[in-house]
Amino acid sequence: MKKWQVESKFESGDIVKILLKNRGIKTKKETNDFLNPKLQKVTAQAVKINDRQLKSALQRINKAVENKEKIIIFGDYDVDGICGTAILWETLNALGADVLPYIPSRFEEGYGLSEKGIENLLKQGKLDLIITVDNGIVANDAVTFAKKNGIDVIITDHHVSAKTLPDAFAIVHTTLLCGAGVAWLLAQKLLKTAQFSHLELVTLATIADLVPLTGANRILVYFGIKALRETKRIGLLALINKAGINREEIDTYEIGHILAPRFNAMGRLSSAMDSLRLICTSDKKKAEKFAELLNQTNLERQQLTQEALLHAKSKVEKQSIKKLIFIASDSYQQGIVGLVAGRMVEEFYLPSIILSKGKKYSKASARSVKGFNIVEFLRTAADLLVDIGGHPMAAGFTVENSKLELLEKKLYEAARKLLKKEHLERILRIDLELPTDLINYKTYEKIQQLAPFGMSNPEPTFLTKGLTIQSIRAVGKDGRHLKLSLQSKNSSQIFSAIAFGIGEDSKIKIGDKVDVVYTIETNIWNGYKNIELKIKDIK
Ligand SMILES: [Mn+2]
Repeated sequence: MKKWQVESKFESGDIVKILLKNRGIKTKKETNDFLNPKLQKVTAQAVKINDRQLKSALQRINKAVENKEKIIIFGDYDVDGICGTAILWETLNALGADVLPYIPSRFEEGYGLSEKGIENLLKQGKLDLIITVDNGIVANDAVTFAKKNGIDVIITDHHVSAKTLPDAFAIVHTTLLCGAGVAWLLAQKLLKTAQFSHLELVTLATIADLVPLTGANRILVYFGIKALRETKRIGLLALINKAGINREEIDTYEIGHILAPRFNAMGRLSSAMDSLRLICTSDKKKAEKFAELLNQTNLERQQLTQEALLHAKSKVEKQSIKKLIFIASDSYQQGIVGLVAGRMVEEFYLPSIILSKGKKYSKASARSVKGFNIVEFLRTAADLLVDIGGHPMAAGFTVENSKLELLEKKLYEAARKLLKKEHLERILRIDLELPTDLINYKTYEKIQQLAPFGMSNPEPTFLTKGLTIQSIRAVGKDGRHLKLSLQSKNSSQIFSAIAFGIGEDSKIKIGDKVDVVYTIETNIWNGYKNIELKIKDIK
């Protein structure tokens, strides 16, 4: 059961104004910036990148390009890291640099710049400059190791920095963009005249990395979605085609739920280099080959996640429900524990920790519920962990198997003390109660001004009370979805609605009076523009 939380009262007046206010946008300037995004406003200064560090990075890179020094772009195996690497690599390549990309292996090197990664690179020959993407801000030891080997390091990253920064040649850092966004800004500077290229890649990364779609990120995604719909990259086109989506209809949902998982599957199960190859290839045959590989690997990833999820759920159902989910198994693949933890939170709405047991160590991923800082929580048991890192809603750690039992006990006890009732309540955020005479195509068009929707800019959600159910029809596999028609109080209007995934356990019947929470969708049928209410909850 979700608690409905309505943010604003409807006052006659502009609905857009209310929606903006709900998103913290109040002044005229803020409103204008939000509704009229301009790429020129995405500057290093606007996202608080240190200007001296940026200049020093640019100088060093330009010198390396000129002198044909050997440059490595050191990325990461997720969408953000892959896209950022592609952006810098292609830009430097176009400028005539001697440059290669490098994506570490999740299994052999783990995340970020490491001594092992640098050693691997040195085996391939001389190396003068490493530029990190989406990592490096806490790689103090690795940077020192590189220096000892005569390699300069320039860090570009967006992760939270620690007290002591690495001793790098220059650090281009902000937490206000995703990693690819930082790389993109640097690339724009290297090009000297702004070309606003690579926006489709920045957009894939910004949405996949779940950064808030406000400020500079909103501007990048606003233009980047258009760029993605018109992309000429044959790899992306092949993948879009294989995934069965219509390129003109690509939006934040398609990026976050259909394209990003395919790129990420490679890093989770095998090698993220193939995702990078797909993005950068100019060979049609290779584009097809890699698109097929990503698709297949994603299917495999789905299956592994599903198997692990069923296993984890059965374990929880056997236990009496505690305030925390903690499940370790050697059958869980390291690359998918984060996905399983996320699904467990959806299912049970409890902080969830899923561990992949190795020979001596276990790798864990934790996901939280709103308002409960999981990385802080895990740090209460730091003495039992090999390493720990992450964010308030998602974290990861390594633990020795011999300490698993003790850790589990300690965390259960801490959760019992720290988790409050209000943490465990599911909240459904609603923008405002909408009168029936405003449920129309005009309103739909108005709210589209706020798109693209996503993190920190949710799709406008409304509540309307006292609608009468006029018809119900089960649709989809096993009748899991319901098609409804809903009648307004004075019977003057009928709305068509769809409720996904509530077919089986819904008790509603024709003639019932219901309150519904929904978003407004549209379809064009026989040349008429219709709206449809996409129901999120019904009472
Ligand atoms: Mn990132």
